[in-house]
Amino acid sequence: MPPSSIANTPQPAPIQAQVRGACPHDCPDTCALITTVENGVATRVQGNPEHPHTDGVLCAKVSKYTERSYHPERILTPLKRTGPKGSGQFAPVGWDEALADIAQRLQSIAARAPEAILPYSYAGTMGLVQGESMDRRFFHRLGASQLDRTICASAGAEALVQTLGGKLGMKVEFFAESRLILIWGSNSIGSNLHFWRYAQQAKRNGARLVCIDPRKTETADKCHEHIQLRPGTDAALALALMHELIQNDWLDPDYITQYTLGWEQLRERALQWPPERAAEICGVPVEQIRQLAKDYGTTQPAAIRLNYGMQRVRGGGNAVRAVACLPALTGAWRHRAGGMLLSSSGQFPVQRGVLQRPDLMPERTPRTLNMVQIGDDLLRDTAPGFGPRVEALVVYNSNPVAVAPESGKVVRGFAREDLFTVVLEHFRTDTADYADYILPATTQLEHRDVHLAYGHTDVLLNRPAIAPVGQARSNAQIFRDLAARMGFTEPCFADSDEALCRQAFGDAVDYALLETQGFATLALPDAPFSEGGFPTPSGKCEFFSARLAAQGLDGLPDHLPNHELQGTDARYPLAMISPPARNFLNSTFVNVQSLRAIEGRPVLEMHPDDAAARGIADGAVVRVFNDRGSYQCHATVSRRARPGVVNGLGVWWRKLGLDGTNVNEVTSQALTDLGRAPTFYDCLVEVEACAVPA
Ligand SMILES: Nc1nc2c(c(=O)[nH]1)N[C@H]1C(S)=C(S)[C@@H](COP(=O)(O)OP(=O)(O)OC[C@H]3O[C@@H](n4cnc5c(=O)[nH]c(N)nc54)[C@H](O)[C@@H]3O)O[C@H]1N2
Ligand SMILES: Nc1nc2c(c(=O)[nH]1)N[C@H]1C(S)=C(S)[C@@H](COP(=O)(O)OP(=O)(O)OC[C@H]3O[C@@H](n4cnc5c(=O)[nH]c(N)nc54)[C@H](O)[C@@H]3O)O[C@H]1N2
Ligand code: SF4
Ligand SMILES: [Mo]
Repeated sequence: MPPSSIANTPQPAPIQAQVRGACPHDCPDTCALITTVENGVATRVQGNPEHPHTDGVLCAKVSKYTERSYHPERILTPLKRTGPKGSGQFAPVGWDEALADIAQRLQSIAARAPEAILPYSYAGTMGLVQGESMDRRFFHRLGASQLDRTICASAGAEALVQTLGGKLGMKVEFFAESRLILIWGSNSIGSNLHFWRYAQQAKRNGARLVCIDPRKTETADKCHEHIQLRPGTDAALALALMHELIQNDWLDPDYITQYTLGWEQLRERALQWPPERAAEICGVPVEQIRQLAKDYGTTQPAAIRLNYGMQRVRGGGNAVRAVACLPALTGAWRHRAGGMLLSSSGQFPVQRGVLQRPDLMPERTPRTLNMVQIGDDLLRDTAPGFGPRVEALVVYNSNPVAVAPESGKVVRGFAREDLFTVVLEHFRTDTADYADYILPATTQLEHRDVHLAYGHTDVLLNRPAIAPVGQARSNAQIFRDLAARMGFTEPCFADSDEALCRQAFGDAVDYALLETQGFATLALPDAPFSEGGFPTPSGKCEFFSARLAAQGLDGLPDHLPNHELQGTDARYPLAMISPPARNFLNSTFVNVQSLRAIEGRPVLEMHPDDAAARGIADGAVVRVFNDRGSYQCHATVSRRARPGVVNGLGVWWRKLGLDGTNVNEVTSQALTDLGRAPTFYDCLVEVEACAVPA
């Protein structure tokens, strides 16, 4: 389509229009969308060809966006529970009745113990308005418990903060110019498609691509080399690389002297990690480690794309810290196509204080509960050190019954008859089934929002393309409505979605440009650390972190073995990881028929040797279990799995699985070394063939 035909049409749209938007999903790419609207109906969602990173291309999931938005199972009205908890029996009610009842219930709890109320949200939409504005104001004013939003990225984030000084790194577009790219803990084709397109450009120009992943992913298939290490052993590999860089003098001494802190200590630590030691721990050939070190030490510019796959184990924070030291050792940061990228989100000048208004909180700051441990916390009684029992839960932008670890406990918690639960949703998810009230929320096609990204450095504006479907209201609208019912009279509770969009970046981003172009690129240097300038306390890349040492932690990165270390429990000999399925986004899209048809059914990938040892044939129904629980799925006997490691691709809706459960029945609530994050991929199990197919 000719770019000139893209109108900046205010809603409601005329007969035919093309409306600029942004993909709301928890994906590094934050694509720019163009929605075609005909007679008020969205007929097509495409990538904006004018946005350089999107380049007119969307993933399969969001290309199907109209199917999701107009899904026959969309929730169209508020619903009130009519049967036992979890039975999924609801009756439609009016907004007035629902809001009045919810406000009255929350008010009566807040009068006694406001901390007994807990918000639970994550990144169902990453929009700053629908994800972290009016909702936060509401709960701050209420004095509710605060939620530690750790379920995804906080171990890696903390590691970046302690090493580089923040969530920042290379500009993604310059990966196209790299000569060597390590794709480390990332199935980029599935989860970071637009980075992968830059990596392909580099490959065409002669770059070498190395994938470091326990699973032989579709990304590994397309790289020159695959290092198929054991889960949770990345720090050992990174330390052995350092050992080789030191032994072979593949270092940049000037860069190290001028721009790093703690070199002598790190050197001593790394010299304890000869490749033979790491090879043993990682379960990879020693020659592969030596070759990787040589490639990394002798190729410039060399770039590392980490993703979050490597930090979902006990030592995940240390692993990210170890990897983040590498580009400073070789001076890779001197080049704009060298260095590393895990997340770019720390570079956006978001005015969170203005959006979220923490100043509305009561004088005594309410407690904080970790979203990873919602299973335990819902089952906890009032106790010293914990505070009041959780009596009310307001869930939005998240599906914890499916995605939180140790779901047996999560389900028991949500099933408490004395728990008052409100869920803002598009669909009857596993979580919505346990609600007392379900409130219909708008989708990205129906509301306004503004977005940062964690895989590039552009701000995007999302305009509503169509009127809300049914009686849906935006999250911000719902919290405005609740605030009014609760008698919150502060003027900030009257801010419209449009006003919130403008407040998100204030003067730091040209809002007029967002309106006309749909996106605005942050003005940032091409090579962020070519001359140091790390935003750490020392201004240097901190190999040694005095801040970690002050907390009684190791100041240097180290390899920390998994909580559930293979070989330590004879009953559960297999290590399980549960990475994302390509056609779902966490648990979103599982109910979109065309995408579920591609994924087929919940599967567990097993190496042929592990399957044979258990008499399991390809396609057989298996039971995956440990002391926490069990779930059933179909075995896929495949060399995508490493021997001894099984891959339970996630995250299915429980009710669309084989036996009403999913992979999180067996994952644990244990936390990482840094960042209080989950350890989904630090999980031992056993697998057996099911006698009777489900
Ligand atoms: N299609 C799709 N895209 C997604 C998502 C999705 O569910 N589906 N999820 C989105 C979200 S929420 C996030 S946080 C991002 C990033 O999500 P990530 O969790 O980073 O997901 P992946 O890019 O699939 O990469 C994880 C890779 O790490 C591997 N891995 C597992 N354990 C280890 C380990 O110990 N070491 C190493 N080196 N690798 C390991 C897995 O096999 C997998 O291939 O992706 C986002 N994009
Ligand atoms: N075993 C295992 N478990 C995992 C992971 C794994 O790799 N393995 N990955 C983890 C990771 S990285 C993450 S980030 C979490 C993700 O967990 P969640 O953040 O819970 O993500 P989703 O499962 O995508 O659920 C998001 C929900 O938000 C809803 N939603 C979307 N937009 C809106 C909106 O505008 N308003 C409202 N009210 N609702 C909306 C969607 O319909 C969807 O049901 O899961 C984690 N769980
Ligand atoms: S999920 Fe990711 S790749 Fe797909 S459209 Fe959204 S931002 Fe782009
Ligand atoms: Mo995530």
